[in-house]
Amino acid sequence: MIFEKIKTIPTSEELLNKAFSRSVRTMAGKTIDGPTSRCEANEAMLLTAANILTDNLAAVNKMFPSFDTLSPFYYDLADILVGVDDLKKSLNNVKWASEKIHSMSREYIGKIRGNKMPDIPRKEAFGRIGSIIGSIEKDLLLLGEARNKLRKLPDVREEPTVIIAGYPNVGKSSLVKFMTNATPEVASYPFTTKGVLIGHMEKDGLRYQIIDTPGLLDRPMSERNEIELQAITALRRLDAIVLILIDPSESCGYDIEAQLKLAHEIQNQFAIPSIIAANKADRKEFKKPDEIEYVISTLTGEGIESLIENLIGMLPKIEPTFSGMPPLRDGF
Ligand SMILES: Nc1nc2c(ncn2[C@@H]2O[C@H](COP(=O)(O)OP(=O)(O)OP(=O)(O)O)[C@@H](O)[C@H]2O)c(=O)[nH]1
Ligand SMILES: [Mg+2]
Repeated sequence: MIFEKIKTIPTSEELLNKAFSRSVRTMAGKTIDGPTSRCEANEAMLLTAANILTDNLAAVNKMFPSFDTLSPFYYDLADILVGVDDLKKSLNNVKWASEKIHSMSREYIGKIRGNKMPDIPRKEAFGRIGSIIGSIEKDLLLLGEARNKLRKLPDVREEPTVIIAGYPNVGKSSLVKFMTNATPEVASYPFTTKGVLIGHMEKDGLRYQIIDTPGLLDRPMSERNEIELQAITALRRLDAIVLILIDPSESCGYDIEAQLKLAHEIQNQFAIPSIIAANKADRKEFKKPDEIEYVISTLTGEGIESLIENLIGMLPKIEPTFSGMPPLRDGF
């Protein structure tokens, strides 16, 4: 996952401690004798501190992906979770600090060389380094928090995707498990405490991704807050179709009218292709609603093969890219 390689972001204090303590250590065991070696000692101290800081700050910048080439799906999620503008601003400030420390320290090296009291410009340079690093304290904290949130995002791949929706207990997770032979991974996802369940399925040499989104696509849209809607919208950036599962046996605890209403609502608001399938066909209370074409049971496996064939028929055949996503509808 693209955000996974971001390592811990150091705080201003940690950076300064590291830089200054290493800089002092460069002097360990050295005898400083005479004005020349005093100048060299101060120069070495400043260079060590400056190099450590510019290297560390450059590393912070490099760890974050370029937001201009980030896939729309992850861009949306990053924007919901931390705000891409704020992230970009903080990354720019970090870059600025790195460059500033570099140029400033070179300027002070000039002042140290040949100086009768080289401690003075070196200490002044350290003071300026301290205030530059202090000025990006908030940025480093923001990046640290961003990193902690972003690295927990699910590893959603650029594969044709089936998103499973429907009321709780209708059998969504059971279906993901049935369709994907491996145990699906559970990954956290913004604004659903239950995370998402992601499984992968292979058919005729092509890979497909199945995502169950408990807590996200399992109740009426009107009950959602703005931020949840955005988290749902991000799913639309994938090359995906929605499989809405209903349970006409009503053993899930929701009557069939409510389930169909949710199904239609998702179809209307979620402007990507969708299929409604009725699950739990093995139960004796099961009654197929007229409008439903697909009847399945995750218990017996009935109907699942033909459902999968139809789903695949609706998905792009080639490895999709993130381009060609549907336009967002007004108000969603
Ligand atoms: N008889 C029967 N039971 C099923 C079938 N599919 C799922 N179930 C049962 O229905 C219950 C709910 O299944 P889940 O797969 O957890 O449903 P879910 O939609 O993922 O539920 P949430 O994660 O709570 O939203 C479980 O007890 C399953 O064993 C089916 O085809 N037939
Ligand atoms: Mg589930």
